[in-house]
Amino acid sequence: LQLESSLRHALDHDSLRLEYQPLVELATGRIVGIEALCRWDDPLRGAIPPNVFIPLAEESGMIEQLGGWVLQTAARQLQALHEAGHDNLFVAVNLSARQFQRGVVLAQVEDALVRSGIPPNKLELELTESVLLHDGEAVMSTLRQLKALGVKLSIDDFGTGYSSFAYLRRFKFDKIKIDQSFVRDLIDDPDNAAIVRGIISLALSLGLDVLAEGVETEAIAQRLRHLHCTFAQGYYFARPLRPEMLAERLGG
Ligand code: G
Ligand code: G
Ligand code: MN
Ligand code: NA
Repeated sequence: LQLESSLRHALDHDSLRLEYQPLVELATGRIVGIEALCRWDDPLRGAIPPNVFIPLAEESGMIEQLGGWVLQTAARQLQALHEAGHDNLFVAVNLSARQFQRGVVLAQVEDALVRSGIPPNKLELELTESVLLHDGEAVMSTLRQLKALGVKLSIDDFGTGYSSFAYLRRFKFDKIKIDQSFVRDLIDDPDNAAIVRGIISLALSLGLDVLAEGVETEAIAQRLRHLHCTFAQGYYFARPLRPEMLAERLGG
């Protein structure tokens, strides 16, 4: 309960922040996008990881407000980067299942686009299986309306769910993000290598973009290039960065 009221206080006093992890085109090494990752530094407890406070926000009904704040902030900071000349960059934002169930996400996305002025196709929404699990007509209808706004939709942590393939049939996503658990052991584990190769070729034959998460070494990046994976993300390229550090990294 105490952690919950601290989170509420942080939300109300604008003391959450976002870091941005570069998303890289494998063939060129160019940074094409950034993923927004929410951070909370509690004054007393120090950094609380999102794996702790996101579920807490979901359970306590704060995820709507938190999610709205993330969308607004990510869109506004992207607009600043566009104005600084990085005008092809897109931002990816994680959405949790609860945000979807409550149905406000569409209005929040529209509001973030209007207020920031970023082009809709420069906003990507990352969905996990937990969203798609409740694939009733309400979720499908929200996905279609989001798509109609012109934003991009990706499946995050692909391969970890029980029926990831079914979603590909039910909805036309723009991108598949291969879960880092498969990528990490790409070199040493032939089974993981086969799975990664399979997901890449599946994505490419469906005409989708494909990104490998959790790339930590040059050897893995090299192997992914060889497998014609389009995009990657991971500590090898860059860790999640504060906005100032990101701007520095982007240069110009
Ligand atoms: O950096 P990493 O520890 O950032 O993130 C841990 C987990 O928290 C990841 O699964 C990530 O998707 C999730 N996460 C980070 N930021 C957000 C956010 O703004 N919204 C949601 N729903 N999840 C987030
Ligand atoms: O679930 P999602 O894919 O949104 O979460 C991204 C998470 O992965 C964040 O916690 C981010 O900090 C973390 N991450 C990003 N790159 C790497 C990496 O190369 N190695 C590891 N172990 N984690 C990573
Ligand atoms: Mn993600
Ligand atoms: Na992921």
